[in-house]
Amino acid sequence: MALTISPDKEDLVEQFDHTPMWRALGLDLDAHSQLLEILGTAYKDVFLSQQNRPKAMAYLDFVMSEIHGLRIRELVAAKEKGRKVVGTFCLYVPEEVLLAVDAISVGLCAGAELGTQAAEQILPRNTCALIKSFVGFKLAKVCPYVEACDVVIGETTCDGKTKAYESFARLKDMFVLQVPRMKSPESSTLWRSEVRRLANRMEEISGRSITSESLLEAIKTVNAKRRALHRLNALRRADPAPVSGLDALLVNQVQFYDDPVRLTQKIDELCDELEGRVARHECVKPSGAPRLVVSGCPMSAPNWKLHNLIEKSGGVVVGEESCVGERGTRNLVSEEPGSKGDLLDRIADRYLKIDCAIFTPNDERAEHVLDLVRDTKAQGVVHYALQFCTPYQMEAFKLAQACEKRKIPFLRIETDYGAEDAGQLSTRVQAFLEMVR
Ligand code: BJ8
Repeated sequence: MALTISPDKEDLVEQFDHTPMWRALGLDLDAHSQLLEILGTAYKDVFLSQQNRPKAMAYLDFVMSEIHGLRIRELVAAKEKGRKVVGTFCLYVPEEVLLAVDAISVGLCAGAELGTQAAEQILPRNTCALIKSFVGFKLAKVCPYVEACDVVIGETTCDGKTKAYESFARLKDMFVLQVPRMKSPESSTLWRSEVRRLANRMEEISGRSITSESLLEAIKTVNAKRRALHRLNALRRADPAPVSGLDALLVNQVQFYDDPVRLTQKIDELCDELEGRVARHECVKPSGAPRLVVSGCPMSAPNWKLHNLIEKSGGVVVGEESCVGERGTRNLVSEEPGSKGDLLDRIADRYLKIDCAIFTPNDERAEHVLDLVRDTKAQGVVHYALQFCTPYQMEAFKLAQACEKRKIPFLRIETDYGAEDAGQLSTRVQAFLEMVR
């Protein structure tokens, strides 16, 4: 049966019982159904309780309702036709190279606590929640994405991920890219050769050759998705904000799971609607709601904790300086024709500009945060670091100083995926909102 995801979910849900597929993928059905129940309840509380959402968010609601269902069915159907599914954990893995062999790229970072206990059997307790979560999801057999993957690409970014991949490689076929930690000419040479090593590996895995044409096509596809996200992020800059930070975060999260061409079209439809809202000064929050930028660690679905606290307390998040946000979409790869080698170098150069906190020095990140505050007319910055994430916790001090110099209120938060600190965080967020008001 041909599969298309459409928001007419009532029909489609009746057509498919996903249980046999989940069983065939090797999921623990009891643990998985617990996860789906937690996700469903959280989604209703966090997203569906919002007022005056854009109509185009119906597509995102549908994708989330079928994130372990129809989307996985699409992956399985693609695999049956010979396409490869490739899992990634980091922005440093160039999606263009995966698309150039017609592979499907899926993000595997997880944003929920399930499986943490199992993860702590093979990882130190003082490992960040993001790492424990993806290892835990694998050990608890609750993630159909990782089970559908033919190969998983890791990268030597922070120490936690770099070492966790040694354990993960015992559970899943892995290929690890060497990401440098400095941006020197030598690093650039190393990184270009790593991107070529990835290209070679993808050719081997897929049995397809990468050509300049397939690379150029992939560059255009990924650029189009990033342009659509730029458009969304630009529309959020309007005052009053036409869309909640939660909904915008969701779009940024879904880009790691959904088909890039389909999602680009849906983001553009959302943006068309938001343009109308901006013209009518239609807002999602009472006019005058404090506008905040969130900066720091990536927030993988279903990690909606901080945005939810801010927005339920009356603020609005107008931008994310994050890998699930502006850091992830900044800079496009030139679409000028070129040889395969030229195109791979261009891709490598674009990715080496990412201002992840694992780099030293990484002064451009503070500049990007200040630019984002200016462009979004934000009244404050909330710095978000996961507990035990040394790179982002360290950089929080530098960013606080940079904001202080410009008299931008700054709140530093360290948390994990649990709900235990929600009350305490909520008090701090409310006090911060009062201060910036
Ligand atoms: S490019 S931010 S996706 S490395 S939170 S695992 S840094 S201890 S996720 Fe990241 Fe790539 Fe950088 Fe982006 Fe380590 Fe910190 Fe955990 Fe983190």
